[in-house]
Amino acid sequence: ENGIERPKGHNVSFHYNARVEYHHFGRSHPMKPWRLTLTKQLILAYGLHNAMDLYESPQATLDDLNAFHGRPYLNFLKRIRVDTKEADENREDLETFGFGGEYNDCPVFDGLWDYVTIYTGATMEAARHLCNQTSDIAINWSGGLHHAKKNAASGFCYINDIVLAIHHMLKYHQRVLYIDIDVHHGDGVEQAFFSTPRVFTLSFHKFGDSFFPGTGDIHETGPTYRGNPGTAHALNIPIDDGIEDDQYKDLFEYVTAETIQRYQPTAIVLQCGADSLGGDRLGKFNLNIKSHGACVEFVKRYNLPLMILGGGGYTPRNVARTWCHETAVCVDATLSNELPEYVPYAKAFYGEGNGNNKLYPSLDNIEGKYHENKNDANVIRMLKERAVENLRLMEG
Ligand code: ZLM
Ligand code: CA
Ligand code: ZN
Repeated sequence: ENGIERPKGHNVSFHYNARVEYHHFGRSHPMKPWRLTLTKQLILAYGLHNAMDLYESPQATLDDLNAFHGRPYLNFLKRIRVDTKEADENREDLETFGFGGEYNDCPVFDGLWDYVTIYTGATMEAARHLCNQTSDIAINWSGGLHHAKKNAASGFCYINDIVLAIHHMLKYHQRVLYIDIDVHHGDGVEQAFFSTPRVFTLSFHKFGDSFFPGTGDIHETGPTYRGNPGTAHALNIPIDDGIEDDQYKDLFEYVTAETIQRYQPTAIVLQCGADSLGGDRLGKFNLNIKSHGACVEFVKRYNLPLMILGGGGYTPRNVARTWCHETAVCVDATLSNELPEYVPYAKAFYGEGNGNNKLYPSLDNIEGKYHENKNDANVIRMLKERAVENLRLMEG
């Protein structure tokens, strides 16, 4: 009825558990799980569910998480409560496990354990569907929490669902390529697979001015000591504020193509953090929805088993627009720029001045939020050259 059909030639699955939406990091914390409600409602309103297999994913178990994270950290995460976090016996643990400090990137909130096991369960299920070939593309917009470390929470991330998924995929796939277009460096995934040549990590991100997490310069390519099998299996593309559509697409497509050609992955995991869009509350790039989506389109064309994950994204209406568009890209659908007549929470899409009832409002020049482009054409050219040099360092 709305013209959305199953894609021909490949199967797309959507892994989700709506209980993730009801969790709350606390008033004014930038990470808002209800952006996932908005995303799902938009996907349904456009009829994209008709083109995919939908799964209500089960929660991950403590043993699932233990495949990467340490027991003491997991036990702590499972037992810590808002009303016990001030207790003396928990002070030290909070500090050790990344919850410390006056500021609160990773707060303790009610239902924290549920929250992490729900988003991780969906990513794990997506990994299983790719590995047993029931899906060619498996999507989980609630996953992609790339900063979490083996024994610590970091940058709004408590459990690294990406590491756990790749760990599972390595049982079936010889080489997994991880690509990360979140505005932040995918440090947790890079670090987890530092010493194996079976995972290559590629991250595009803002670097400089101590932007979080502060790592990911062009010369950071993995362990440098000789004989480490993971040498040169990380590639970082540091970008400055204000990058625009054409520059980003050029950089992404060139570097990604070179990486795939050189590494020959057998599966790809793409983290689609939407904080690299224009008008994001934390990011300062000038990307529009369609050029962010062009990254998904580009990777999809390789026809390799593909996992699509969310990540950052702090202006919820644009997160929903982008991930809805990217879901459409996965199922080969074209969406009308007019939002469907009945969208729950339609008012949540107001805000851009002239793009209120549009799917693709212009995000690169929002009044008062334009970010000066600090990326010189010569720097972009240099990054492309350095990327190719780094790829040559890879043995094999
Ligand atoms: N302060 N509230 C991206 C993770 C980015 C570290 C500087 C916190 C914030 C931010 C938290 C309500 C992903 C840092 C920042 C103030 C130390 C970051 C709580 C505002 C608030 O209003 C806020 C009281 C909070 C946190 C801003 N934190 C902005 N940027 C980064 C972490 C995660 O997108 O890559 C994947 C999901 N943290 O810059 C500080 C150094 C904590
Ligand atoms: Ca990134
Ligand atoms: Zn981010």
